[in-house]
Amino acid sequence: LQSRRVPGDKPVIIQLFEWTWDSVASECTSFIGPAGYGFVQVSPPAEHVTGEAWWTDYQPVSYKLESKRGNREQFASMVKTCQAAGVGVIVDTILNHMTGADSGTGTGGSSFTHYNYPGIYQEQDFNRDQCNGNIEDYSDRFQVQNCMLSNLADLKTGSDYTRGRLAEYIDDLLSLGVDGLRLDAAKHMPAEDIGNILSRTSRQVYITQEVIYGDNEAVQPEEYLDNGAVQEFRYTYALRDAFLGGDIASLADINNRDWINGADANVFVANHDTERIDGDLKYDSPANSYVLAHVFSLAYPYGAPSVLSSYSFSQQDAGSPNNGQASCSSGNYDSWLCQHRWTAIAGMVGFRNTVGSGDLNNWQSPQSSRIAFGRGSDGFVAINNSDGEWSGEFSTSLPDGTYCNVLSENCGSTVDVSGGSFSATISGRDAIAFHTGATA
Ligand code: LM2
Ligand code: CA
Repeated sequence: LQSRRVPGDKPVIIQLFEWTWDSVASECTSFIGPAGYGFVQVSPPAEHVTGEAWWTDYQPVSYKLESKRGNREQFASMVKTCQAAGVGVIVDTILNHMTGADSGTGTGGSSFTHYNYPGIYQEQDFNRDQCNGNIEDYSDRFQVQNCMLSNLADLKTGSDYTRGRLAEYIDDLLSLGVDGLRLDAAKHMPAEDIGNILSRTSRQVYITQEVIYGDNEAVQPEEYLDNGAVQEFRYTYALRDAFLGGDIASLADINNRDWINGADANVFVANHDTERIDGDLKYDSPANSYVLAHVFSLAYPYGAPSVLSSYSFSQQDAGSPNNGQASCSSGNYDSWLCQHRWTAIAGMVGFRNTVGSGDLNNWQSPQSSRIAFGRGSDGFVAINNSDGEWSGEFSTSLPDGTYCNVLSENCGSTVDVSGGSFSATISGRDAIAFHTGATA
């Protein structure tokens, strides 16, 4: 099922965390499409519990498309608008569970109690008969897949009815033109249950499964490959350790470890969960490490890269500003960070699209905090993760010419490549990147 794994020739995905459908649509047209991103991944669109926290969206109440992010019409129109701008829409999809909340009324007006979602699921559709408590031991496969994740009512994804109902929800999304699914909490469902659900849907689309790797855990990411791509969290951890620890030369063989194959992996510097974990890379990480990690991620040939676009927060649970109505136009940022527009990150999208599957070459690393490498004969990047300036002569397969540093604003800096080399000076904690699609 090749269609479930290949994100296409514009592989870069933006996770627009908590953006309303209207704001996603206008950003697709005004920036995301023109910048060359291939996809946006949007928040879960199904009716969910009410409240101020961002994580209400992860507690579905029904499959009505009525959430804090907008209604069905707005969702459908977003998909069309993004597609017209050349951008596919990947939907964060929750198949594992319903609410943790005991009772209430959802964002679409449906009332519910824990284990009873009228017209959709009742007691018999949950795993409570198997396990009536939370997951405590991740070395126990049975618990991981049948007990509750933080009190979230665990669906019996092994039953025919539940599988059919989940496939019906997916088919509804597909009928509106959706291009891919991010499967939330995939580790908490047997891989074959996901496979069965997807086999019932009308069309096969890009699938990226959240299977958070943990040492010595019973359920491993590799189990999910038959269903589509898998998010490789070992990559996120390795970038964190390298960029915050200084030794980025250790990343040389990151496409050749005992992990998910690059062609099957979806990778990121941060997602909405990791940016809330102390010590992980996030927008305010020290010494420009967050930006440099993105430069690496977008340059290096491993996995389909996602870029998180989120908002600054001082409190873990805080929902998005301005009711999710995001804006990146100047003077109207609120606390939206608009990382996908940062010069270095947006500049690297063109690099990624231009180098395509070009091989990794000309690796140069005079010290462990400095690396440079090329991609085929179309791109070259150098990353200086130390405080001191790096002046050097770089070997490259780029053809002779004058190239724009795509990490600088409006081609503000250039290099001259001649006879397979160029000289350059890179400031401390900075990088330079060139490709054949951006010449001076
Ligand atoms: C995910 N991947 O597997 C999401 O990436 C992650 O963000 C979700 O957790 C999780 N799975 C469930 O979909 C978030 C958030 C949790 C939050 C849940 C449900 O990180 O803190 O849990 O969404 O909204 C919250 C409370 C928790 C409570 C639970 C149930 O924080 O204390 O548990 O709701 O009421 C008693
Ligand atoms: Ca489960």
